Amino acid sequence: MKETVHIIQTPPFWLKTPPLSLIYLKNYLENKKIGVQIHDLNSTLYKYLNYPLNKWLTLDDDFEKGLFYIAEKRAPFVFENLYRQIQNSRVIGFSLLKRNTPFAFKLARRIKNRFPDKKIVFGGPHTLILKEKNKLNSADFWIIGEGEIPLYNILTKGEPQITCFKELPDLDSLPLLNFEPLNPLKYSRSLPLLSSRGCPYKCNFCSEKLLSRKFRYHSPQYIIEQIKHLISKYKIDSFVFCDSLINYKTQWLEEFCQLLVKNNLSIKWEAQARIKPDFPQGLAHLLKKSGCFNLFIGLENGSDRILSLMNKGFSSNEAVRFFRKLKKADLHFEISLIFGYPHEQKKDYLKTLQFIKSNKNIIPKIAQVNPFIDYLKEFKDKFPTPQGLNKVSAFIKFLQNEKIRYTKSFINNLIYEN
Ligand code: B12
Ligand code: SF4
Repeated sequence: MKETVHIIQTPPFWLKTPPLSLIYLKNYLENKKIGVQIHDLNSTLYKYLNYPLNKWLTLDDDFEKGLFYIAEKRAPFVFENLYRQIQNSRVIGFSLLKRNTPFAFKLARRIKNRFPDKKIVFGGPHTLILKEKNKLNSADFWIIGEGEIPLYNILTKGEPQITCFKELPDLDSLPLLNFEPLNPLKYSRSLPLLSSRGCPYKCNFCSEKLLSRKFRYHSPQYIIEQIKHLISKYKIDSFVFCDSLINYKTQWLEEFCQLLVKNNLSIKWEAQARIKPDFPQGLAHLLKKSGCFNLFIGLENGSDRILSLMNKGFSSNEAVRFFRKLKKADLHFEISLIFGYPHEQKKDYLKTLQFIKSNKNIIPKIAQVNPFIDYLKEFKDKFPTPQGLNKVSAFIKFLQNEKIRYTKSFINNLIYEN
């Protein structure tokens, strides 16, 4: 190994999965004989700072902006330890999400002050928001999209300061996931998997579709090998797919489930899925048989007019038919909803209410409910609108009256408290 690059996950962020992005980067570079050290400051500082979990996970501007100073004051040894470990390395990377960007920028500045010659590389989903890049030091790097190839280039042959979407052409060429030296079971007993990158759909409200250019996926055989490897190493039986959606290719999903059954893997797994009008009933049964215990599904609205404005690609009737297939296979699933989408009228809202009421015996649970947020800054109005927020509140009362199950912590969880 020639040199070690350090990659840092700053807080606050989700704590229940090991930092998958950093693990992918580490596995890729180590396969190419470049040493990588991951610093999960998110979980380290959570442990030392003693905040309640919901404080750590709730979107809160003041908390996110102030956390760096609080951490420096209350856990200075974490920073000293970091500075000691990185002192001999040329390149320090940060994984940016909106929530942890204030911390990352402050820490990067401290590192620059101490070690002016180090190159800082910013990657992660939040690098799409280009205004942050204006805070860049002229010697730093800004990677939009996947990080494997650009980071390798920075370390070996030079890369432009800003790189966009240099994507891996063949996912199966990646080494099998290796979490070491992190112990992934410290995060949870359910390990993350990623069978694809990107999303081929174009729902109008969604920023996730912009995170990559070309939709690519592993072969089902690769994912089966991955699962076997993790089972033998960690003796676990529970997995969570981090894909944007698991059911783009029906044939892929069929083959994957058949392989799970054929190999007797007896795992439990969950994933995000899309409502597909042509989804075969047999596949729903196969999902159940293969160990799928939950699907997270974006319905978003019960009004056909709004579904069409959102470009969801299905109608409310098609959604019901899809849900019925899952119900018939006894598959648990939960749905998300968005209220206050531009041009949503009272009659649309009432249609969603009616949709949920008439299908309350089919839909096991409402997971996420949020007002529309204009992430792509496409509209003149300021979002969320008071109407959107009011509709969410009214909808929650409706769910309570109708005794419909919902996930409390996922209500309004995409909006900032202040
Ligand atoms: C699975 C998932 C979850 C899971 C698990 C979270 C986790 N540990 O990742 C759950 C459901 C728990 C979750 C929760 C949340 N999520 Co989420 N989630 C995802 C999802 C679908 C996949 C993440 C993933 O694992 N990707 C796989 C890894 C390998 O990809 P990656 O992280 O992008 O890393 C690659 C590149 O970004 C780059 N890269 C990353 N870091 C670095 C660093 C360097 C130095 C370099 C060079 C490159 C680089 O290289 C990596 C490998 O190619 C993404 C959307 C998506 N499709 O990516 C949203 C996403 C990350 N989530 C998002 C959000 C907002 C949340 C929540 C805040 C929502 C909420 N309010 O509750 C919460 C977070 C918890 C909290 N409250 O703090 C946003 C973040 C947007 C942003 N700008 O910050 C995303 C991008 C979705 C979106 N709206 O676009 N999430
Ligand atoms: S299917 Fe999901 S990830 Fe893809 S564009 Fe639509 S909302 Fe976004």
